[in-house]
Amino acid sequence: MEKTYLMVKPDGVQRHLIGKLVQRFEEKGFQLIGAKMFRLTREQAEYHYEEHKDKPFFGELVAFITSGPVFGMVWQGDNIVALSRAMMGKTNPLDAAPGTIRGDYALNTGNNIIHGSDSPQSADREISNFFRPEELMTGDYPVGLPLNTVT
Ligand code: IDP
Repeated sequence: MEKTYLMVKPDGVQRHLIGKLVQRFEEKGFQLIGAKMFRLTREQAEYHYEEHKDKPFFGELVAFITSGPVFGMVWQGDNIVALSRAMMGKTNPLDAAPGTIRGDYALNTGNNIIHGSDSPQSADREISNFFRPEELMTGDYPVGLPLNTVT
């Protein structure tokens, strides 16, 4: 099953959006297999955003993502990387369609509420940066089924 790393960034936590964002992914039908609130270390942040290390906004980005607690989550589901990115909307909220998370909640690129892995390979790399294997549920557990369904 495909996995992804989704993270409510410090602005989303500060704006009390954790519940609403979790709800969107739960209602879509994805399966939550790990979650925690934590603050990124500088090392974790620099590794997470390594592909941007030569960009002019890198310092600002690392400062922002380490500025307060985040809510990191590991989710799984068919095509979850592409589907969750579609639900998040474009990086720049000006380009993000209404109905997407960034389209609905974000005002600028620096403060765009949520992170989601851009490929299954990035997801593996990001998950291992933030979670130990024992922090994640393994195997499938019933999801989206009536509570009395026997599986
Ligand atoms: P993504 O988060 O949609 O995958 P990326 O291009 O990977 O977008 O950029 C990572 C993060 O870096 C963005 O979510 C945003 O917070 C930040 N970022 C990207 N471009 C800029 C910029 O031009 N100015 C400030 N921050 C930026």
